[in-house]
Amino acid sequence: MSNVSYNPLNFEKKWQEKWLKDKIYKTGVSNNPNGKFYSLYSYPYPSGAGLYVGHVEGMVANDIVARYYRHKGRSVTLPMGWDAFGLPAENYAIKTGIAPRENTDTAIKTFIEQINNIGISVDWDMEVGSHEPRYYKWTQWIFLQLFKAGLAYKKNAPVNWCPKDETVLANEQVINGKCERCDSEVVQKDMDQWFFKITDFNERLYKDLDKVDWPESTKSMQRNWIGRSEGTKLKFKLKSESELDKYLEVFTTRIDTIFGATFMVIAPEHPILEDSSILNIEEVKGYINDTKHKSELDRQTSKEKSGIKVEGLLAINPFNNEEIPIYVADYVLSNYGSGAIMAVPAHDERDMEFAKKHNIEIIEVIKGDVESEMYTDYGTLINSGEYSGLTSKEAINKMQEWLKNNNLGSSEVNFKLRDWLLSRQRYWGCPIPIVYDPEGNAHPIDESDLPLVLPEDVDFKPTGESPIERSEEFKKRAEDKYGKGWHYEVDTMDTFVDSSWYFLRYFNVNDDTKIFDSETLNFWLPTDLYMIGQEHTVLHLLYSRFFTKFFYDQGLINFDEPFFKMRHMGTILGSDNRKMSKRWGNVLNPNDEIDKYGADTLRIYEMFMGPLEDAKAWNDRAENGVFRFLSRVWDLNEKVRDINSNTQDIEINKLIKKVESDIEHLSFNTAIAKFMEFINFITREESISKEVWSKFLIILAPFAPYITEELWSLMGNAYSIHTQSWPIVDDSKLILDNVSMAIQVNGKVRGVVSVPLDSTEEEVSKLARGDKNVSKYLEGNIKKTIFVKNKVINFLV
Ligand code: ANZ
Repeated sequence: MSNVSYNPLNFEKKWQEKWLKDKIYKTGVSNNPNGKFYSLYSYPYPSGAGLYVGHVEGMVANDIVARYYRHKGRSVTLPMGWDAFGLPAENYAIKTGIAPRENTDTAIKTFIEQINNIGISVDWDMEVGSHEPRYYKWTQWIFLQLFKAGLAYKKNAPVNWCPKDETVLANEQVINGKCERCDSEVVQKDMDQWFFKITDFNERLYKDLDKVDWPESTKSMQRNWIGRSEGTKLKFKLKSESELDKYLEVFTTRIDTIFGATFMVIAPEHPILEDSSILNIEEVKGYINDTKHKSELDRQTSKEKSGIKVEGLLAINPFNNEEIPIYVADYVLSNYGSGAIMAVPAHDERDMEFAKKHNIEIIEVIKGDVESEMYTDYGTLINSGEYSGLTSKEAINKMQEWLKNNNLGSSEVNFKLRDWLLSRQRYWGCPIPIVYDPEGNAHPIDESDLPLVLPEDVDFKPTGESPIERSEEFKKRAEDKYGKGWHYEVDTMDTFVDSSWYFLRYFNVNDDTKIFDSETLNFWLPTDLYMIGQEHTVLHLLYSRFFTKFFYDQGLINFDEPFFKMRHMGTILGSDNRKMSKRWGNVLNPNDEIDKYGADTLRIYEMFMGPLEDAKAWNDRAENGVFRFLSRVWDLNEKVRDINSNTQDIEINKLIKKVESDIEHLSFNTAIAKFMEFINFITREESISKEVWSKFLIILAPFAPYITEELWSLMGNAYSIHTQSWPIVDDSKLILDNVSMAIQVNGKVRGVVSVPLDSTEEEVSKLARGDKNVSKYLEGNIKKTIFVKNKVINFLV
């Protein structure tokens, strides 16, 4: 053995190349009786800036568990790919003139090199890139299946429009009325757009969140986004000059407050506003026009509740026949519920603001014992007697029943979730596989003609229409194939479409004949650990779940949730406790850290910073501490001998047990602390048992793959440490962790029990009372028990 001190640069590259060449991380077979582990990292956007330390954190977590389960004999896969389409590459192209394809491919090369340097055990034979025609052929295929199933459709819709990026934005890309990317004010614009009908799945998307192991906060954000709401829909008869037999339908979650409904509000887009009996129709039309430019968000959040009264039209409260005035106001949205509401100012904040502004009567319905939600008084209102003394829920049930019996309404469930708008007027995305005939009718492209490949003769200058519109080659391609006047759809798909199914493609990237192999997927999915950034709590997950449920319904797969266990890596902050940003000059590049200390230090340090999901600030000294820990491991290799040591056996068994459980619970920082304790212990030993040290290296290998491989090989062991079995915990060695406790009765020692360290009073008391010698002293009632942990239990009788 050598006396060279620890220098990772001497051997990390060597092992990296060998592992890649030998493909030791090849995905396991798809029928392993020991089971499987699908370790999934959210495939990154290959930005020109390269990998950042936050990526490292998530990937190392994926890597440790993947390596652990490989040692345990399961079939394991850790694939990687690229979410390569998207605006940043296109914007960069606009600036530099370098085609998105070119700068994307350069960035991918950098990413691969960095990921390999860190020692992530990726099976590169599975690599996917959503910008590759052989990948997006299947993105287009999915579009066609949804189209066939009636779940992809086109409609003219007001969309969020960013005037600077000249593109449509999804609601969630609009932050406080501004473009998520460039911060410009977003405006509303009517355009023909493609949608996926995700709303057909809303109940299942809501309910099935119960099936998955995700952070509660993420589940609840997802639930809020879907926005399931139980309420009542009911009809109010309308009264006007012309005495038409018309009704106004509303949706309310609080039918029990109807006796306090002092006005109705209709959304400006509601068809009833075309009724000829409206006396101030010109004024109403003027108001409707004023609201046209406002975004949905503005309408919902604006404190100033605008609106006007609709003259000549009244609604009749079905429960007491009172006449209620009607207003048109834009705080009521046309695309939720029925686009009209009964307004109860005493019990709804928005209605209250409106009522105050327009001087409308405010009637409180729930009086008296509000705490217990008991309804004690409906005043002199008709029908009130029947509903007083009930809880809100009871009243709602009774009133729904009454509405149903009178054919005026019923219970109803509403959802906030809207259909998924996927058209983007951009170049660098997946072309939508639709062709238009000269009359402008849309036709799906034949599956056998996929992929519909992106044209290359485009300049990327945004003009408000897709840059593809100006491709001569794309125009000609369509006419050559279909005839004069035919043209392809020029919009591309939202990149969320690409990323909603990539985790299904990994297993047969080289098969161009089908999207996936059902049997293989049924073995590997749902994924066992999905690591994903905290910014992805809603859309990516929701859309992936939608696609999975669609494939399930098509009979293609036997699971209907894609991701079982999902965790977010915590943000890594700069050493100044601020978010890493060019602005603060506190961004760390993983390459620099590897140059300084080697990859093993970077890996262990990031896992040691704190609990996986917490935000953590960088600390150079702690990083250096990890390097010193690994240096000690390196030096200790010198002390390995062919000896037997009972104490060392005990300590290593304790360590294996702890590390196993910590990895399984993703508690990497506590596992590392135990490794350090073990090193403190073994440093004090004169020599180290070879068997014990071998076990130590194997269980450290998932955390520090390089140093462990090097030491393993220096010890003369057969290559590779990463294909060794996980050491089995010898429970007989752990019994020594028992302590002997004295059992006293009234202060006199009557026996001794051996119990596991730190046993509770209950456990010890049960054992002690079972002791024959003790039990005879315990005839009468035990009045009191005095318990001193790990020492004594004293029964007073
Ligand atoms: C009367 C009432 C009284 C209401 C009360 C609430 C509280 P969620 O829970 O979000 O589903 N509403 C219904 N349709 C609407 C629309 N298109 N635009 C704006 N508001 C609408 O909210 C349902 C409640 O939001 C409904 O119940 C209705 O106001 C309002 F003390 O009716 B409620």
